Amino acid sequence: MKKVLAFDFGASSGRAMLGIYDQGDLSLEEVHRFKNYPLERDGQLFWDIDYLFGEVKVAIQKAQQTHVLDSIGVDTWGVDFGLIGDDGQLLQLPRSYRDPYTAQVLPAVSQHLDLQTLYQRTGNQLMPINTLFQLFATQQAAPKLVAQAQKFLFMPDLFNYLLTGKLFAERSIASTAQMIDPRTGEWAADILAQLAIPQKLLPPLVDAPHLAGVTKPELGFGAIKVINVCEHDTASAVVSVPNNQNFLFISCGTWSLIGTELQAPVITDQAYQYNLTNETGINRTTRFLKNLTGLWIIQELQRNLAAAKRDYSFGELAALADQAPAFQCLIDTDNPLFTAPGPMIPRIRYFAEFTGQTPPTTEGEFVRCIYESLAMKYKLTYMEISAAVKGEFDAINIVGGGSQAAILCQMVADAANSRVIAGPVEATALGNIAVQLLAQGEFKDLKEIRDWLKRYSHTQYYVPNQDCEVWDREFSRYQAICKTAGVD
Ligand code: LRH
Repeated sequence: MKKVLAFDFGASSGRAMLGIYDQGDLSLEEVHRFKNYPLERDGQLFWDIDYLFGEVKVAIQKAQQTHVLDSIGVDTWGVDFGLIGDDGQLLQLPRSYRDPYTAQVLPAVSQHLDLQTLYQRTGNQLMPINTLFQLFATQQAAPKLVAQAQKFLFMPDLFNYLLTGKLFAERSIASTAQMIDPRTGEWAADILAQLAIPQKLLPPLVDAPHLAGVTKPELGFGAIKVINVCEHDTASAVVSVPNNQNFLFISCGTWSLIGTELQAPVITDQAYQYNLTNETGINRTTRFLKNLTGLWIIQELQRNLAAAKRDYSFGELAALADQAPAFQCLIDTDNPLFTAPGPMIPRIRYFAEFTGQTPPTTEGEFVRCIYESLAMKYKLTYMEISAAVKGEFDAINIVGGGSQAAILCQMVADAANSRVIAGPVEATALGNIAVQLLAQGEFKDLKEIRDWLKRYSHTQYYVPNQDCEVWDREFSRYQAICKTAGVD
């Protein structure tokens, strides 16, 4: 029997899941859950590491009250990082990617290097939030801060460092940075040199599963093994796609990551035009995908409504959307208008009016507008990925929180005219746990993990049941709307 603790940090909440694995049976228990929201200081957004690490300690204590832990693994969202000074201390709180401080960074970087060349070197979708751009913007605004740093650490590696004192960069999380050559899996040192980012900041790269170290004695937990799992949450989620065939995955949470798993990166002009990204997965596979806005707009809407004393669960919001008329209003969910935290209703209204549509009025209409627009974006991306890899997929696997939204899963099946397999909901935590178990010899390889997940995880099947022509017709309208709005 093995008992492992998986920390999964999202940009709005974090939790610790205890997995007790015994010969093919897994019991999964959420031992601790806590909020995570960027901290605003002087108009800048940061992650509150002291608070978050406090919650990590609480979770370990809670788990240890009744269990002896075999190991711990941490995964988080991508791109953000902390800077460590010569004395081993964090120099300042890690900045949040939701802080628009890199909004104008791409033109600035393009003064130093050509952006298409950057894509060719790193294979990463050009997003201003990527670590490389954040580091560049930090260097421009606060050169002394960067000069004081001995290392930078991605968020999950920072938690591992606080737990063990060891500094590493696990490859899946590092592959979100726009700083890795995906052909070799090593740091793209030339790119860093061109942006005058000091090489000494780069920690050694490791592949999951890897033993980062053991918990420091002063933490008082004894020596628990800390494993570098696939530390990028999406990479952990992809580990637990319960399919050994040719799948397209949608890891649907605050973000939607839509893509496929390949043996080698695809870095072509077409992939660049579509802004598709090559990130690293388990066994150095390529996660060829696109980062899209996911449930974020609905999460913010729910928060906005709650602040106005109109509390709804996601299930209640989905039920309202179900009642609302179809295809009234469509938005581009990736329009920068929707990126920053804040009120979503006026932004959707603004977008609708700007693109000549009648804005939604009821709560159900707003939610339906978001779900339909997400399904449209998935359809578009499905087409782009199929074209870029010159292939079709047997099924779409939706994993993560969004796989619970039956309304969305059905829309995806209809929009893409494809079979949808929804679940597991707990994909990220399961991927984190499975890689810890791999490290401990409980699984032989990835195939064995996925075969086990096919038996273990609860999945729902959806088949297209609407006239796909309606979705196709509306898709043309959707594309015209996005064009008017100026993105895609
Ligand atoms: C999703 C995610 C995504 C991006 C973003 C910043 O949680 O990891 O893949 O990297 O966060």
